[in-house]
Amino acid sequence: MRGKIIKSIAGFYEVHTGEDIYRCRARGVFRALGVKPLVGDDVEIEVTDTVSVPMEGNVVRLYPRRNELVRPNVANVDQALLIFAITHPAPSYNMLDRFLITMHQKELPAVLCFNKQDLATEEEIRELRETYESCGCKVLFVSVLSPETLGGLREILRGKTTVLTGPSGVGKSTLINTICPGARMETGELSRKISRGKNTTRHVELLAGEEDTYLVDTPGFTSLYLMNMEAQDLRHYYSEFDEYEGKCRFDGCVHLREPGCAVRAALEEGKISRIRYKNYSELFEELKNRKPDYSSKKSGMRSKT
Ligand SMILES: Nc1nc2c(ncn2[C@@H]2O[C@H](COP(=O)(O)OP(=O)(O)O)[C@@H](O)[C@H]2O)c(=O)[nH]1
Ligand SMILES: [Mg+2]
Ligand SMILES: [Zn+2]
Repeated sequence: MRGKIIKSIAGFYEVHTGEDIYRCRARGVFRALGVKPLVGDDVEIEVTDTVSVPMEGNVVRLYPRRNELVRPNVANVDQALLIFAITHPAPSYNMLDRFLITMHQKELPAVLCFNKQDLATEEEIRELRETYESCGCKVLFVSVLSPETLGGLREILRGKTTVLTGPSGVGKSTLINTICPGARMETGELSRKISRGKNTTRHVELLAGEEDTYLVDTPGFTSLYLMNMEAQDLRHYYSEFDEYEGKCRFDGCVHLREPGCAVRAALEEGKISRIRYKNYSELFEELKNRKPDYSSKKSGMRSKT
């Protein structure tokens, strides 16, 4: 039977087969081959016990991995979803850009979802939409308290494994509970009280929704480093600069203080978002001032060939 590893605890793997969950051990052959099954792996299991609770089996085969995220350590991730509130709390644009750049580096499609549409003004929504659609990302506005606003998001998540991240208080747990009803995440003030008292190092877990839909809640994913990048390459991650590339007076213009800069001219004309440009210049400074040995691989992606 085919399934997906959704959790790994103390040598056991929980395998979700669409209908049931089996507690499995991996066959010794994997250890002999030096392969360790990973959360997110698609596997073949052989069922050994359907009477006990949970039912039991053995992982007998691993299907090829499409990719592997290092932190969180999950295989076969299709996309990353950043969830922010439009307001309460207001978005951190700096974190938003880090997220987009990091996903671009990992070659993981990024989706931005702004929640709490019910609390926002038309003007706030319009500004966010213009800013982030012009940089070429998928942008959704929802209110997770109103199921009728969630159609587009459900469609994007359906049949995929999505890592979900965002700051506290934006509605992540509420969203997970809606998409994956079995998850029963604590929401609101209560969840903050619980997480404060708890050791925050948690096991990675896939939460199952309908039809091969899985979510990975990754609170630690929000502290994103910009890895393996030179400051002068940052501009290539701002796709709204692309049409001005080569039009500045100086070759290799980084669009900051150089005279005759086409990007800055576009900024003055309102063709480039001030929010995005401000983040660009801040991140540029950060990269430029970074010590050369600060090239942490902590949230990198290993590609499997
Ligand atoms: N007005 C409004 N409140 C929301 C919405 N989504 C979540 N909330 C509230 O925001 C608070 C934080 O939600 P929670 O899911 O715990 O956020 P998390 O910290 O990101 O997991 C809770 O009190 C929710 O009821 C929404 O769409 N609109
Ligand atoms: Mg939460
Ligand atoms: Zn320039």
